[in-house]
Amino acid sequence: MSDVFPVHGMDSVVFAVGNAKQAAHYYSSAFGMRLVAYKGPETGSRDEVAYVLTSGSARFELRGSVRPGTEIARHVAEHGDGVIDLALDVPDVEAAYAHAVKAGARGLEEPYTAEDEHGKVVLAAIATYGETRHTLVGRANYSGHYLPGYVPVQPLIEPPAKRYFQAIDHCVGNVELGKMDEWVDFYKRVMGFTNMAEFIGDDIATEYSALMSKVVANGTRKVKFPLNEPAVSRKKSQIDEYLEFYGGPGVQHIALATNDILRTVQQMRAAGVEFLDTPDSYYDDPALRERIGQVRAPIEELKKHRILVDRDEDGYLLQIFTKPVQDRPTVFFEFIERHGSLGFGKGNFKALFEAIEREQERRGNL
Ligand code: TYF
Ligand code: FE
Repeated sequence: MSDVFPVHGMDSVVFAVGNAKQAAHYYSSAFGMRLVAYKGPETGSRDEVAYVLTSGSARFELRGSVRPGTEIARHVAEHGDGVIDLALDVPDVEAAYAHAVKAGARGLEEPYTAEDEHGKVVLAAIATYGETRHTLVGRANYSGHYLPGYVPVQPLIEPPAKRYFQAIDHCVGNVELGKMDEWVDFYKRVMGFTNMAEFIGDDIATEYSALMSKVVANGTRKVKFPLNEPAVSRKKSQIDEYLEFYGGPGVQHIALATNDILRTVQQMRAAGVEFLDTPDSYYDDPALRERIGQVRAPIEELKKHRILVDRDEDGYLLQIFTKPVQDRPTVFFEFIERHGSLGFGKGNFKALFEAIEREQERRGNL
């Protein structure tokens, strides 16, 4: 079967933030990212600033407003800092956009070309859950740093000798109760994505997770979009907490692929990033050792850093989650080191959701 919506991978994750200048410093100093491009009043962008940072193939754009009344300012006033765009790198923007709209996607920007001395980029945008969008980026004929209108800049601080992460692994959306399957269908219909095996169904939801989740991915599995909805449960769902504080559906977490999670976590903690805590009992449980077998670090090392580990038929993975990274209990990050496993840490769901609930409780939202 031919791919109706070919994608190369994620192009960038675009954040709307209250203070892009300071956010650029945080992602440089705490996430080890390299500032590579900028636009703002000095470069002819009168209303908005944008800082573009990279770490390997992962790219974040941080957008802020320099005056009242802009769309970014409105978005931040309503949602707080958050993700406005999961931009996709596609080989043919016109074809992708035409297919998406024909399949029922809401078009936000028809295909257009942006140009500078480095070549041409084709761009278009479609709407997804909440106020989130997917910009479609065709950069085959472009050699510049990011996009026309942005100027290359030097890093804010010298990036670490070894980067903390090298790629975007998956991007998770939170949608309203009863809407998960509609959004799963959206990605199937509009982008030709298919379900991945990993999901949280009714059984797990009622027991401890307070959420349901399904994962869709493109044909190459380079782009993976889990979708969560709240589940009715004893306690307030972490997804309801997100929806309340974000003011609607949106991106919940971005998972970043690392090949040295121990080092990454150690350095990020030293820079002041807070991670979810995992109790000693997780590591001291003999069933864990049985379940995971031999992994690349002693369990004592994983315990020291509060790193979670899971194994499935294809291999294993190490993962850890930050606490929310802005004032509102909304967006957070995951770091994931894969050794064969294509999963999402199903074996850790119980420990993870209990850790999230402890944080909800501390915030008074449980
Ligand atoms: O992306 C995932 O599916 C895993 C597990 O609220 C997960 O990272 C799922 C839901 C959630 C937090 C983590
Ligand atoms: Fe995840």
